Amino acid sequence: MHSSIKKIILHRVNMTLKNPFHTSFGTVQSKDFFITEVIDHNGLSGFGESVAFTTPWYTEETTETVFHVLNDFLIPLTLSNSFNHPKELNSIYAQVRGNTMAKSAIEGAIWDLYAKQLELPLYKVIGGIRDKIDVGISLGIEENINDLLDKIKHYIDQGFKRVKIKIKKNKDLSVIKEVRKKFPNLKLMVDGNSAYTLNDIEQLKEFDAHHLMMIEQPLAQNDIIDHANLQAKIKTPICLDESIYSLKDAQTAIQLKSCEIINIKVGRVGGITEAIKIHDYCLENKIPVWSGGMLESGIGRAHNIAISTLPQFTLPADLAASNHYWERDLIIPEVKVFSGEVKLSEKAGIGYEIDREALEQFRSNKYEYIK
Ligand code: OSB
Ligand code: MG
Repeated sequence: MHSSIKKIILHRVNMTLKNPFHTSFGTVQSKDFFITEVIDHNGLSGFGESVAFTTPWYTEETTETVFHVLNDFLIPLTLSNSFNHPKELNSIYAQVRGNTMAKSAIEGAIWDLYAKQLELPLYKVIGGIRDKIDVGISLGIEENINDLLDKIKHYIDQGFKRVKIKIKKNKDLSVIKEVRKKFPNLKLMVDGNSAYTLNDIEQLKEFDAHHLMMIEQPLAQNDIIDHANLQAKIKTPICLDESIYSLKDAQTAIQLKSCEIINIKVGRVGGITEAIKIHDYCLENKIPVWSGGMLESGIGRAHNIAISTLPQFTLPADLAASNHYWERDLIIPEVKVFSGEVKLSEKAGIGYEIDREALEQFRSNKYEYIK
């Protein structure tokens, strides 16, 4: 790094989604999370975001565990070690087991700062090869099928490149059939968020008749073996999301044939460096990848946009415009989608200014750490 880190700020933020998002593990309506800010000697700031929710239903981490791990371990490690490149953080943070969401929150801010010091857009610093990315929409479970069909039509009309629908037991095959009846050629995929077990195999086999692009995370988050058993028996490609925290997990899953596609969320895998490693391994092994989302603010979203420019991100990201999620976002300008594409910003770092006024408006607490 050109200049070392002088100060770190954790901004605890509360934001309410425009619409509640229903998944098999529960409903997300408001988000209580951390924005990380790292400041160098010249007063330049880099920003990151923690994607953890307040409950451990998706994976183990929560807003509170992220605070504990950042406050007690990762921030002290960051301030007491010197490093020349954000890639070195992976080994500095290795003495903290797991806690990949906490790691990603601070690592991402340092990558942003590093790119700003170089006066280059982050996507170019990490080796991105495209200046616009394809996006698809992720739609939550709807009580009423007509509401879902109306939403799908709305997003197809806006040009989104594919539609993902959340499913759960008894809200799956019948829903897929209705969607297919109305949209026979739609690029469609489903996300189970671990709602199934191998006992549901007969039901899951029936999905094969509906040419889905993939089924995301049907089985438990900690079960790579059962996914391999399931993939051997169904034609629909399995995409792993919650099961993949690291390069090691990706290697295990691919070698055991537990999936044919991987959803890489920077916020879930410990940061940009690990996301690049998973990407490179998937490229070598011809496994297509795409960027998932965690209903992030614009700051986390900007990191997801940057990673999506790497060559093997060949499938549309789960990523919509700022105004799909929020009345007011934390960045200027907001993320915009035109014809199912997001254009990369050529500004330094994540490419968006932080809306300081919005950050203050939504902030519930602030913690400062000085070297
Ligand atoms: O499984 O991909 C998921 C949202 C919250 C938790 C888990 C998931 C999701 C999404 C939303 O699918 C993607 C988005 O940010 O639009
Ligand atoms: Mg998912």
